[in-house]
Amino acid sequence: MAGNRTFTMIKPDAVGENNIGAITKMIEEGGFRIVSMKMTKLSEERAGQFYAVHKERPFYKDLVAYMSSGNIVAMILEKDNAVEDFRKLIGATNPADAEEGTIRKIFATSIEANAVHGSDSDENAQIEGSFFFADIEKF
Ligand code: RTP
Ligand code: MG
Repeated sequence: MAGNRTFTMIKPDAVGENNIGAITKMIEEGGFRIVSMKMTKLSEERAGQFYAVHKERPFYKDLVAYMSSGNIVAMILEKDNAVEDFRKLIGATNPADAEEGTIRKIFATSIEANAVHGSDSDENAQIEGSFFFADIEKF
């Protein structure tokens, strides 16, 4: 039976370091099916919209500049318990706090350049997936 879905981006630092393949392999080996996938680049405006929830945070301006600094790979992923299990697979926001074997522990270089995004709720997974993919791209 199909599981439920989450949304991820491989962030500009990890794309720039040629880690798309290694990260995607960990995602697939973690039991996630890739439903949708595309490489694109966010404008500052689009990056600002995507992270609008953090608008008042001190790191927002840097985050928007960083997320629009290079290509990203957007994916919708499917698995039972997808949102929670994916956040376990990626590890803590700050790689210094991330568990061994997590994607951020292995690939992130700082709390900002932390290799991947993971949705934090089913509702946001749906909203974020639709930010990048049309209905006909979400099988
Ligand atoms: P994400 O949304 O990207 O999956 O990350 P998250 O839930 O683990 O962390 P969140 O609090 O939502 O923060 C979003 C992204 O902002 C950057 N950040 N920088 N300099 C800082 O203190 C700081 N804090 C957060 C990171 O890129 C983080 O993933
Ligand atoms: Mg978040």
